[in-house]
Amino acid sequence: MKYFNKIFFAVTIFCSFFFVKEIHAVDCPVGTPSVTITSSCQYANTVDGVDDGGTPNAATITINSGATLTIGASDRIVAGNIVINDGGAMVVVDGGQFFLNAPIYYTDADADTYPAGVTAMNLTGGAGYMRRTITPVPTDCCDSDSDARPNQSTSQNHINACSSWDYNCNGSVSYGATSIFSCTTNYSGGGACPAHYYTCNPGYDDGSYPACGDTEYFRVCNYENPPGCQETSCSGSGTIPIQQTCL
Ligand SMILES: [Ca+2]
Ligand SMILES: [Ca+2]
Ligand SMILES: [Ca+2]
Repeated sequence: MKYFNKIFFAVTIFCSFFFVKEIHAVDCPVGTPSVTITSSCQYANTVDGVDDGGTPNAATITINSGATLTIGASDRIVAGNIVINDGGAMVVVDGGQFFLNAPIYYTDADADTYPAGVTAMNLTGGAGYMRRTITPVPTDCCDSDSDARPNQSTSQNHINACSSWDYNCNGSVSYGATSIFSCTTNYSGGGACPAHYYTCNPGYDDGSYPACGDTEYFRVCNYENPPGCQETSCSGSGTIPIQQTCL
C-alpha cells in the first residue's frame, strides 16, 4: 500500500505536468506568408497574423481539421482570407478581433527600413512605420538614427543618437583606421632596394590610434624610390589631422 501510494502520487504529478503543457496554446505559424494551421494554436503577439505585402493583403490562414485558432481577448489578428476546413475551428474570445485584408506594420521611427522590433506590430501605417516583411529582417539597434542600422558599411565620425558608435548593429565597435606610423632601418638591401634603406609604414603619428571621433595627426610616407624603399630618411611628408571614424 505504501508503494502504491508513492506510485499513484508520481503518476498524478506526471499527469499534472502533461495536462498543463497541453492546455497552453502553441504559437501559430507565421511568415510564408500564407499558412496552414494543423494543430491548435494562438498567435504569439497581440497584433499578428499573416501579410503578403499586397494591397489588399491576400495572405490566407487555412485551419485544418482538428485544429483551432484561438484569438485571445486582447489579440488583433490579420489575414487576407481565412479558410476553415471541416473539423477546424476559429474561436474569438470576447474582446478579440479579426481583421480581414488589413496590413500589418512594424515600427520604424527613423525610416531606415529596419524595424525597432518584430514582435510589437501595429495595424496603422504612415510615418514611423513600415510594412511587415515576409522574409525575416534584422532589427534596428537604434531606431532614432537612420545612420545606425544593420548592414551599414560606412564608418561615422560622430556618436549616434543612441550614444553608441556601433553603427552597423553588430554589437561591437570597429575603428576606421588603426595603422601606426613606423620607420624601419634596413641594411641588407636586395631586390629593388639599395643596400641601406628605410621601410616606412603610414599611420597615426604618436604610437596609437585615436578613439572614435577624436582627431590625431596622421603621417604619410614620402620620397619612396622605389616604392617600399626610402633611401634618405623616414621623415615622411609631414602630418595631417585625421578624425577617427567608427562603425
Ligand atoms: Ca529603423
Ligand atoms: Ca536606425
Ligand atoms: Ca559595429
